[in-house]
Amino acid sequence: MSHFAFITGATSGIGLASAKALAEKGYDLVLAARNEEKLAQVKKEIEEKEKVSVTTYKLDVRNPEEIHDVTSWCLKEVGTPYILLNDAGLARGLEPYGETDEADILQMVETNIKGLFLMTRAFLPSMLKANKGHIINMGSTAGLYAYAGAAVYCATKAAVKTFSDGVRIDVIDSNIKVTTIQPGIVETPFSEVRFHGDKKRAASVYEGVDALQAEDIANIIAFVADQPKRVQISDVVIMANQQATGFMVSKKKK
Ligand code: NDP
Ligand code: 8X3
Repeated sequence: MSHFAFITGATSGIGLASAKALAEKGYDLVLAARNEEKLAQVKKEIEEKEKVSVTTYKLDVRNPEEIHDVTSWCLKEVGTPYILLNDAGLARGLEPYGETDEADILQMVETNIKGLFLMTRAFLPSMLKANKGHIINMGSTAGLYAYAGAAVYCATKAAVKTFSDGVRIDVIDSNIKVTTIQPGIVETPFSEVRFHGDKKRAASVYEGVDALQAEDIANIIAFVADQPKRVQISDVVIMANQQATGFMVSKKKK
């Protein structure tokens, strides 16, 4: 594979939609997530529709050993990714910080911050050696505007934004680009994960809102990736039309 995108969190929501959008643009794909069955389904679906090659790796980005193994296999078996889309991430819970579950805190920090930092660290030396590549990190409006019950989630997304800015400085003398994508409310399984599988509560988040869809963000990621060599889009903030700040959303009454 010569020109490929490595995507974490590619089995659902924004990561899945981005895999499809990049495949449509002709990128071969390397997809990673924890659920092997879903990875196999996604590979089949994309390879049946697009003339691209899809490689999959089971990966929990919280585990540094797995990151080392998977990124080494990828570098050896497939090569150096042109795009690294660090999408894997999640929110857990929506309680005041004093009531936030310690396991939820650790899962958010280890996935959204540690995993993303280590994935980037694992691929950056080869990208620098090749003197090309594009690191696209999934932030959120939550990283720009804190909201109630989400201190940890918001802080992890603020970390993603600041980390991206720092890496962009460190690669300034190379051709590598670094972008932070910061969406507002996107209707995906995100809320079901946040509410530990409570589908009813998750659905209520999107009631009365014409929320962003995963495809909207994927189209923007494909656009960001498709710019000439001289153009580096550093940040994109995307909100639903009914959204004004991180968590100020106008809901239509039934
Ligand atoms: P989804 O829950 O639909 O997708 C999350 C993806 O991340 C899944 O593919 C999941 O796969 C993967 N994932 C979760 N934990 C891990 C892990 N430890 N290791 C590897 N993969 C993991 O959510 P979204 O698509 O909505 O979210 C994607 C990103 O976008 C996240 O970073 C989220 O914070 C961000 N975002 C979401 C917004 C929204 O409103 N939905 C708005 C702004 C940003 P698996 O379970 O198989 O591992
Ligand atoms: C996810 C979007 O608004 O729930 O990052 O924080 S929001």
